[in-house]
Amino acid sequence: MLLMLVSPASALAQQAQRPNIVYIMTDDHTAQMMSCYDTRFVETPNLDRIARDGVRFTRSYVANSLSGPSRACMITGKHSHKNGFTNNEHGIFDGSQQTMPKLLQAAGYQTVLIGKWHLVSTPTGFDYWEILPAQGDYYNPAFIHMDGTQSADSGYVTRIVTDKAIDWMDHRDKSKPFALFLHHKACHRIWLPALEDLTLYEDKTFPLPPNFHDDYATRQAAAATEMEIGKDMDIVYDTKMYVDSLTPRTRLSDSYLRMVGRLSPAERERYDSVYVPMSRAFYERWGTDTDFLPHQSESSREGSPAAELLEFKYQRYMRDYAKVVHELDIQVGRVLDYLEQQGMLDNTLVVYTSDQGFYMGEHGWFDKRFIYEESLSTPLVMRLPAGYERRGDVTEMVQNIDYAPTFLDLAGADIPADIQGMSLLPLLRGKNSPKQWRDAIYYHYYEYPAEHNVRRHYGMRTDRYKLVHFYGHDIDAWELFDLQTDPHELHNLYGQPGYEQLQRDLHRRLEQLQIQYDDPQR
Ligand code: SGN
Ligand code: CA
Repeated sequence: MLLMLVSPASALAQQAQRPNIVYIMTDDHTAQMMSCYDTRFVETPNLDRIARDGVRFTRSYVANSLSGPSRACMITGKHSHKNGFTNNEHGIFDGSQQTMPKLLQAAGYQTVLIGKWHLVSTPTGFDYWEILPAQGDYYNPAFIHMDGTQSADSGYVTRIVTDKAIDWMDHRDKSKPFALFLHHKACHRIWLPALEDLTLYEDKTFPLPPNFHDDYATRQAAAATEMEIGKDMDIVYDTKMYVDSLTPRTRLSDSYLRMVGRLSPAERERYDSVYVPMSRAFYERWGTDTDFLPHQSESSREGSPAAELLEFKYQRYMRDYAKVVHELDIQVGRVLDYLEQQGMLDNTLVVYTSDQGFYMGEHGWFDKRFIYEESLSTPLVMRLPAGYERRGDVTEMVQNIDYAPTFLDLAGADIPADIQGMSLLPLLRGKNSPKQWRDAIYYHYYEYPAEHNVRRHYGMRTDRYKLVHFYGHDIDAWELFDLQTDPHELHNLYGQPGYEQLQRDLHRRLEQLQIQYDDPQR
C-alpha cells in the first residue's frame, strides 16, 4: 500500500498556492469609455493590458443597473429579490446572510475591501476593510475604519484607494491566498478629475453616438425619464460652470461648492485656473440667468441655440468623464505593475469590471438604470492565473451574479445550491467555449419613484432579442427589440404585426426565467 504523507508545511504551501483574486470594480465606468471595447472615445492602455493578456467578455450584463443592488448581486450571487437589496434609496444590506466573501474566508482566504461599499450596513465577511462613506468624495476623501471612526486622507480618491490596496497586499499574511475587493468611486457623477488631469481632453471633440437624438416614440418609460443631457444635466453642478461673482447659488450649486470646497486653498486655485475661465466664457455667451437657457426640448435643430448648448454640455460631460477614466487607468496600471514586480501575476485572477454601464449620450442620456444595452452591460476583462488557457473574446452571456460562484470555484470551495449565478471557470479553462451555456439573462430594476424617474421594469435579453415590462400603478408597457436589426434600441416592436409568434415565445422564456429565479413579481 502506498502511503502519501503530506507534511503540515507542504499543506501550507499548497494552500498559499491557490490563486489570489484581485477584483477591481469601478463605479459607473462603461465599456464605451475603454479603448479595448470602443476606439471612438478614450485611450485606456492599462485596462487594455488586462484584456490583451487575458480575456474580454463581449456580453457582460448586470442584474439590476444601480450601485447598491448591483454590489449586493455580486457578493451574494443572487438576484435582488433574493438578496433583499433592491434599491439604493430604502435598502440596507442584510450582512448576516450568506455572502461570497464569507465563504472565501471559510475556505481559508484573507478577504479585504477597500473603497466604495454603498450597502449601508457594516461590511461583513472581510478580514480588513476601509470604506468610503456612502458615495464618497473625489477630493481629500474621508474613509470609515473598522472601529467605526472616520478620517480624511489628502489627495485624489482613485490614487488613495489604490495606495491603500497596495499597502494592504504588502503587509498581508503571505501564507494564505487573498481576495482583494478594490472598489473605486471613479467614475461616478460629478466626474471631478485629479488636479494633474484638469486640462486633459479639453482640445478634443467627441463624436456623438448614433442614437443621441432619440424622440422616445413608442417607449413611454424612456420618454418620462429625467436623465437627458439637454434638459436634466445641470450647468453648474454637472458641467461645473461656476464663477463666484456671477453664478446664483442654488441647491445644486451648493452641492458643487461643497465638493470642490474639500480642496485646500492652493488646490482650489489650481482647479479654478482651469474651470473659471471656461465658466466666464460660458456666461458671456449665455448670460448668467441659467433658468432662461434654451432647453433641448425647445428645438435642437442644427444651428439653433438649443443645439449649441446641448453640444456644449455633451462635450463637457465627455471631457470630464474621460479625465476621471485616465486617472483610473493609471492606477489600475500601478496594481498590475505591483503584482508583476512581486511575481504574483501568474497566480492571480485580476478582474476589472464596474457596478453597471452608463449612457455617454446614447438616447440623449447620462446615468444608467435601464435594461437598454449601455447600462445593462458592464465592462468585464480578466487576466487569468496559470492553467487557464482561454484568451481573447468570450462571447457567452455572463452576468454579475456569476462572480460569486466563479471566485468560490477558483478557491476550490463548494458553491452553495442557492447561489443563482454560474461559475465562469468552464469558459476560462480551455481554449474554446463549452458546448452548453445559458441562452438568456434576467433583469429587474426597482428604484422608483426616485431621482432620474426611471420606472420599475423587469425583462430578459437573449442573444438576439430583448423583452421588457415596465410596471406600476399607472404604467403597464411592454417593449420588444430585435438587437440584430436595431442595435440602438429605437424601435419597439411589441404588438407589431408579424411578431406574434416571436412575442409568444419570448413571453414563455421570460416566464420560465422568473420561475427559475423564483421572482415573485410576474
Ligand atoms: C446619486 C446621483 C445620481 C445617481 C445615483 C445612483 N446623483 O444619487 O445621478 O443615479 O447616485 O448612482 S448625485 O447628484 O448625488 O451625484 S449609483 O451608481 O450610486 O447607483
Ligand atoms: Ca454605479
